[in-house]
Amino acid sequence: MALRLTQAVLSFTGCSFSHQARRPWPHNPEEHSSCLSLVLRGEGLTAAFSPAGIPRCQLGWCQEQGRCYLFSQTNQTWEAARNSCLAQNADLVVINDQREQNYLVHRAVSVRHWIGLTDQGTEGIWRWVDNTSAVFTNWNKGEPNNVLRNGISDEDCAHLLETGLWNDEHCSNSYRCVAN
Ligand SMILES: [Ca+2]
Ligand SMILES: [Ca+2]
Repeated sequence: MALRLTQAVLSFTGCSFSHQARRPWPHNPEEHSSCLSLVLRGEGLTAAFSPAGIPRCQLGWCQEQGRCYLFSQTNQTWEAARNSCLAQNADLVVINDQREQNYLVHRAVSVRHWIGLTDQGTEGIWRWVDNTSAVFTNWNKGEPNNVLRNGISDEDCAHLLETGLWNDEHCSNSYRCVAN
């Protein structure tokens, strides 16, 4: 059966941008190659594509080096953010090296995001949510400093600062998060 698309719209969604064009395929495919999929919507038809040879992440997730990332748009406590990740069969991001760090900073666009690093188990012993120890770290100068709030609550959850450097913060603060 042949389908005729009379008002097809090409749209890129998710990640940190959204793009629509009423003419075929992007003006600069490279610009979009690390990111999500192309969605083609026409009358009675929705089809999704990925750049050739790249496995597909869920719609709205970003792909980099074979891994899928979701940059949340809502602020949540660290624990609520983690639960949201787990509900999507993911977890807060584990950052393995400088290249991954650089990618996340690029996509976080100077907005604070929780990452999957905590010392809630043992104060001062930072572990990732997959229970591995933090080999690669990117702490801001003077961090982690475990500042006390009201003499009781300390800082046990890590996040990206606007600069991309890491800070330990009160887990009850609300920030966006990165899932993967
Ligand atoms: Ca701490
Ligand atoms: Ca701190």
